[in-house]
Amino acid sequence: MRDNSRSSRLGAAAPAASLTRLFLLAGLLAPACEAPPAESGDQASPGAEADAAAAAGSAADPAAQQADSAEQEAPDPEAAIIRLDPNDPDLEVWRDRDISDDPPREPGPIEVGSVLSFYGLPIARTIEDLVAGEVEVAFLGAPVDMGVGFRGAGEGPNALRAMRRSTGSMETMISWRSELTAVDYGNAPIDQFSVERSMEPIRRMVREIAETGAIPVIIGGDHSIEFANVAGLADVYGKENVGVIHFDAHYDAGGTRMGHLISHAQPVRRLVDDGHILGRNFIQVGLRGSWPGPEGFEWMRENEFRYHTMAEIDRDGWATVMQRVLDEANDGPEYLHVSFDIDVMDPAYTSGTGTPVPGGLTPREVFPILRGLCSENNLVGFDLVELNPLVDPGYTTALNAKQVVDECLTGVALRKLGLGNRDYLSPLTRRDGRPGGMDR
Ligand SMILES: [Mn+2]
Repeated sequence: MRDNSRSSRLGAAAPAASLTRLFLLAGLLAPACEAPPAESGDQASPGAEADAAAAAGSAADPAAQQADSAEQEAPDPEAAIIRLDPNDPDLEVWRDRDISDDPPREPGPIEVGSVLSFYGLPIARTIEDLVAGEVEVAFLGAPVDMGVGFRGAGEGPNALRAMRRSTGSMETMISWRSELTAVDYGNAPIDQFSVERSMEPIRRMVREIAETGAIPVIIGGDHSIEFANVAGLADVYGKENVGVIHFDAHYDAGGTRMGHLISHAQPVRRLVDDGHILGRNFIQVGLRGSWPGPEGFEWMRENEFRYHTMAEIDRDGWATVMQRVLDEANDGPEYLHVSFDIDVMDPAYTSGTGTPVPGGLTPREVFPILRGLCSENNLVGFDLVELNPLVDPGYTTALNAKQVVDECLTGVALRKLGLGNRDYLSPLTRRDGRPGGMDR
């Protein structure tokens, strides 16, 4: 078992290397913080610039003295870190949904007619609704976008709710909506001013869904929510027992950044360092671009990660790498969560996202592996993140994002029907009816 004493829970202590970097950064920023350029609000007036320069100049000496004294008494770098103690009662502003004004009714899913919900599904308001409805799949919106650094991913859940409701799959001749009992469980009550305080409400709702035996399908939102999603699943199934396939251009295991322990660049690091999940149960797919450098890959190796970069795919081909990933998933723990960052796909297909990286996967590559993973494994959670409809011209990204969800749930339906394997295709569509078939 991993020794995680250095950082119990989200926020106890950051790795030493990160703290060193933070300390250096704090030292660099200190003079600027002590002597901000004058922002008088009348910059248009001719004298304002000179005044500002004079103000900055006169403040320079005290700032230098500050820097000198810092050498004698180093500031505590820990003080800059924003803590997140899940036992802090202030962390969860909205502890429960207020259903006091709901009309009296029997528990169970509620039909919504033409009101928007994921796939037009009935909604569920309470755990009792999930249980009474024998719900197998519960969608949860997690509209967090503070963790990406600019807004828009928070609109992801409603962009998906606005998509067409069809779920049929010609490849399999299966419609998951017909095979699975699914509901829209609404949005998690996040704190839209704090990514830190948004983690616990999401984690609680993921846990609620999982405790009923249903699969939470969490629609983000930025990738910070992977922390809450997987921690919530580990709460229910145990940290040794949950594996994660992380589809992403980025490895999302960054260290402390500007005092933040959690953002869309850090959920994987938090999950491992805080002991919610074991590194050897993580599989990364689609990494490319400029981040991380050697340190990040060395960290993954130290923690026994399995990873598949685009470089590997370029060298060995997708068909080979796809089989490797499917085999590794089968060789993992009992339960599987798939975390799908839409930016794993090429920006040609998913430009509506916060951090696109050229050279990604195509729909032709992504859809079969999702059907395979979700049909061959005991899927207990799925998340789709980083869909930003505000920068999605032509709905291309939303369309592909919806298909990503459809393909996985088609896999879940195939498994339920006893057809779960990576190669399953309907005999009607994989070839025509002429004699000789595929041998022609
Ligand atoms: Mn990501």
